[in-house]
Amino acid sequence: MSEPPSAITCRSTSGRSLLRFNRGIVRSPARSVVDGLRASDRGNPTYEGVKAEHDAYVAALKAAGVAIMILPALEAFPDSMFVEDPALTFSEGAILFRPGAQSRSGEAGEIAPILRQLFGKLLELPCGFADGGDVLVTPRNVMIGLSGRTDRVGAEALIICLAELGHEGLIVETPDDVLHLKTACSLLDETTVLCTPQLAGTGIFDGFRTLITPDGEEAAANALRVNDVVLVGSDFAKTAQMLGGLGYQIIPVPTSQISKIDAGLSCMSLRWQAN
Ligand code: CIR
Repeated sequence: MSEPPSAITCRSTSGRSLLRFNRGIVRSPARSVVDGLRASDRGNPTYEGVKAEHDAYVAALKAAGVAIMILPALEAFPDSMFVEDPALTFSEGAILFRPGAQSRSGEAGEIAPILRQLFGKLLELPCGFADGGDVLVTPRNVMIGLSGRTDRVGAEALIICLAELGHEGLIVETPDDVLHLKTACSLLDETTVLCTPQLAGTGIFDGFRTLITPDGEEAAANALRVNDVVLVGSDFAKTAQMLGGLGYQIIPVPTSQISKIDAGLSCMSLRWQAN
C-alpha cells in the first residue's frame, strides 16, 4: 500500500499547511437539535444519538492531534453545534459569517466572543449571506459555493475578507439540490478532492485528482482530512475501502443521526493551526 499523501506539503496561498490543525472549537449539541433544519423528512434524530456521534467526533479529532475547546450547548439555536457555518478559522485570523438560514442568523453573535478572544484578527462579513459549509479551502484558492445559503453579495464580500487574511477566493456554483458546497466534496490532500459525480461533472475540480464517491455513498463526500487521517462517515464502507486502498488512513465516525438534519463531518468543528 502506498504512503498516504502528506498533509505537511499542502500549503495555502500564504505558505501555511492547509491540512494541519492543532486547535479546534466544537459546540455541544443542544436538546433542541432534534428540531434542526432539514431539506426532507428522514425522521427525527434523537438527542442521545446526536450526542454520541458528537462525542465520537471530538474523540477522533483529539486522537488526530487537535486540542479541542468545547463550547456550551445553545438551546435557542437547534443547529448551533454546526459551528463551521457561522464562522471560519485560519492561522491568520477568523471570519464571522452571516448564515443564510434565518433560524441560524444569531449563531454568529454567539460564537463571536470566543473568536475575539482567540484571534488577533476577527473579520466580519459586512453584507449578504454566507455559510462556512460553502467554503472549501484548497492550495490553489478558497472556493466559495453559491447555494441556498450563500448569495453572490456574501460571496463577494467574503473574497475581500479572505484577501485580508492572505487567501484568494473563487466563486463557484453549488448544484441546486445540494445544501452546501462541502456537502458534496472534501479536500483529501494538496492535489486530491473527494466529490460526488454530480459536482465532478461541473468541472470545478478540473486539474485536481478527483475521487468519485461510489454509487449510493454520495454523502461520504463530506469527509474530513485532519493531519494524518481522514474521518469518513462509518456508513460508507465502499468509500472507506476506496480511500484505504489509496493509502489514506481512515477513521470511521458515525453520522447516521446528524445526517437526518443534513449535516456531515466538516461542519461540526472549526479548525486551525496555531503557532
Ligand atoms: C442546517 O441545515 O443548517 C443544518 N441542519 C445542517 C448544517 C450542516 N452544515 C454544513 O454542512 N456545513
